[in-house]
Amino acid sequence: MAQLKTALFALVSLISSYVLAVSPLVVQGSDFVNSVDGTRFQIIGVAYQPGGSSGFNPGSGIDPLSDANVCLRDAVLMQRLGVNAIRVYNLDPDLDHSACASIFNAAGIYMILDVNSPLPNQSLNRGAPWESYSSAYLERVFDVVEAFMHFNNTLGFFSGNEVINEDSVPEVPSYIRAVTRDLKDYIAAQAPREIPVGYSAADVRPLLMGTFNYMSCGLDNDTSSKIDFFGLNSYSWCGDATYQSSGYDVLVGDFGNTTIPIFFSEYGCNLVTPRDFTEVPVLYSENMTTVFSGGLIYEYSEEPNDYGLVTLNDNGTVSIRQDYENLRQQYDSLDIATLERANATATALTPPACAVDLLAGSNFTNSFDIPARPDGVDALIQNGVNGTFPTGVSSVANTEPTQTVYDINGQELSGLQLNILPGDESNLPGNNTSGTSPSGSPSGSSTASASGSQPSNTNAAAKFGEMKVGPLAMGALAVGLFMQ
Ligand SMILES: *[C@@H]1O[C@H](CO)[C@@H](O)[C@H](O)[C@H]1NC(C)=O
Ligand SMILES: *[C@@H]1O[C@H](CO)[C@@H](O)[C@H](O)[C@H]1NC(C)=O
Ligand SMILES: *[C@@H]1O[C@H](CO)[C@@H](O)[C@H](O)[C@H]1NC(C)=O
Ligand SMILES: *[C@@H]1O[C@H](CO)[C@@H](O)[C@H](O)[C@H]1NC(C)=O
Ligand SMILES: *[C@@H]1O[C@H](CO)[C@@H](O)[C@H](O)[C@H]1NC(C)=O
Ligand SMILES: *[C@@H]1O[C@H](CO)[C@@H](O)[C@H](O)[C@H]1NC(C)=O
Ligand SMILES: *[C@@H]1O[C@H](CO)[C@@H](O)[C@H](O)[C@H]1NC(C)=O
Ligand SMILES: *[C@@H]1O[C@H](CO)[C@@H](O)[C@H](O)[C@H]1NC(C)=O
Ligand SMILES: *[C@@H]1O[C@H](CO)[C@@H](O)[C@H](O)[C@H]1NC(C)=O
Ligand SMILES: *[C@@H]1O[C@H](CO)[C@@H](O)[C@H](O)[C@H]1NC(C)=O
Ligand SMILES: CC(=O)N[C@H]1CO[C@H](CO)[C@@H](O)[C@@H]1O
Repeated sequence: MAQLKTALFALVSLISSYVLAVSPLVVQGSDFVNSVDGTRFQIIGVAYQPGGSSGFNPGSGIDPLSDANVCLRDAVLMQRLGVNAIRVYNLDPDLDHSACASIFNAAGIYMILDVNSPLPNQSLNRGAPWESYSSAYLERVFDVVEAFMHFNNTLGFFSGNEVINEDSVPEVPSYIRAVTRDLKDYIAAQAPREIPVGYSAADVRPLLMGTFNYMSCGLDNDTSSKIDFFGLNSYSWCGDATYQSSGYDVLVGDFGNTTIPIFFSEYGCNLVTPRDFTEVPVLYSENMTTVFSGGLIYEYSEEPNDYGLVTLNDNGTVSIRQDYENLRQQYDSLDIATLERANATATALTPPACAVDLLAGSNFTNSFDIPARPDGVDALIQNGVNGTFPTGVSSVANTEPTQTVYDINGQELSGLQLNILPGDESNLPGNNTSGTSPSGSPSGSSTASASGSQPSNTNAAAKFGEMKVGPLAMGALAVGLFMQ
């Protein structure tokens, strides 16, 4: 028995080390940095919002990261596209996301997660933030943190998305700093590691620099309310634009002194279709990488607003669109070694002190008094919220999506497969080339064929992992013993 136990432990540790794929990222100065090997990380990402922004329906048992069959299908197509990060907007913290998180982790893809939702009391009210800044709201925000904080591929949380715009009252920025503070204090008290928290801004130029300066400056009396990174939703490059005509040069100038990572939290104007994504090589060129850390293309799936890279058909199959192929080509042209190069000056930057003259010309409160927490929230932070939450990623057993995927000519792609990356690696363009069209890509033979055209049943997700690694490892162990 003792011997068996030793064997068990050996096997279990083998299995758990197999689970590792991506290393946690940390913020250092203006860069995201891989906490294990010290390389710089630039976001090569897509927004992932199947069903669109109106598709969020808690109580239905489904959100974008709840169905492992769907996540496997989409992670495989994203891996093939070359992305290393997704942004997911609306999440139901009561659902179990561990199977999907594990799949994206195995694919080398990080997750950037919004803590809010469009439902009542689940985001700040830009007209009267003091009404929505309540302990019930914050409890839900903390639930989202709990639901994702144990996954190493959780890159960060957005405390708000486009809350500040022409309609917002001047007090809104101070409430976003308050929510950021509460999130960071919760993470410090309850999470297994430091997870960055940022804000995603609308590209309203008169408000942009005021927003950025207000959010990213340092306060001696309130160190946790500063954002760790800044996302800009930018659609100023349309069609065959240039660095200058798009105004990207202005953004680089305006944000040139940033002390935190900045990236496009959405980009990809669709006024000219199909999109050629000529902004991609410019965003990852040295004109911009001194200031920007990449961006997230809006968006993976085709929805009524017509930004999709793929069409998710009602029968569970996927049709690749021309935009996907165009983006993939642009990603393939990037020089990854340059993107990963660390810069000791950039990583050593520290924030400027908050001062009202940073806010000149904008509709902001001239005060850096950050609103106090509502009653009961200190206790939530100290004790943690109640609930059952996942404890980490697990290994992924199933690597072949069951759904049929059609290429841009309507031909069925074969050989689509999740490429489980070795420890520490994130996905990169050109790394994974699974999936071939019958008409013949030069790389030729496929190892496996997509198995027919099974529509996925979104109500009966296959479970690849359990909530805890323990039972899963034991399950795998049982298989191992059986096979001997
Ligand atoms: C998460 O990353 C840390 C640091 O690299 C590592 O020690 C830990 O084992 C990882 N956890 C999982 C579940 O991969
Ligand atoms: C929102 O919160 C307010 C005040 O906390 C509460 O009165 C109201 O019922 C809530 N609305 C919903 C839809 O939960
Ligand atoms: C500033 O606030 C006023 C009144 O709320 C509004 O009319 C105006 O559009 C705002 N300006 C900007 C640049 O957002
Ligand atoms: C950046 O900092 C330099 C030196 O302090 C200053 O001269 C310049 O105006 C700043 N640029 C911006 C856009 O704030
Ligand atoms: C980089 O900036 C220079 C000067 O503004 C411009 O001439 C050049 O076209 C830019 N490079 C790219 C790849 O956009
Ligand atoms: C290194 O970082 C500093 C500060 O952000 C920047 O001014 C400089 O251009 C960067 N150098 C390179 C080679 O990216
Ligand atoms: C914290 O410091 C800022 C900047 O000095 C100041 O404006 C603010 O009033 C201070 N807040 C409190 C609660 O003292
Ligand atoms: C958590 O559960 C305990 C025990 O049921 C209860 O006393 C406490 O009030 C709950 N806390 C919250 C924030 O719901
Ligand atoms: C992915 O590509 C990078 C850079 O080309 C390379 O260093 C790495 O080994 C590749 N990883 C895999 C799993 O092929
Ligand atoms: C699924 O739906 C798509 C789009 O309507 C259609 O092109 C395809 O033939 C369908 N596939 C199957 C297997 O029904
Ligand atoms: C370049 C590269 O890493 N390609 C891999 C993509 O995934 C397939 C399936 O796992 C592998 O066979 C390839 O080697």
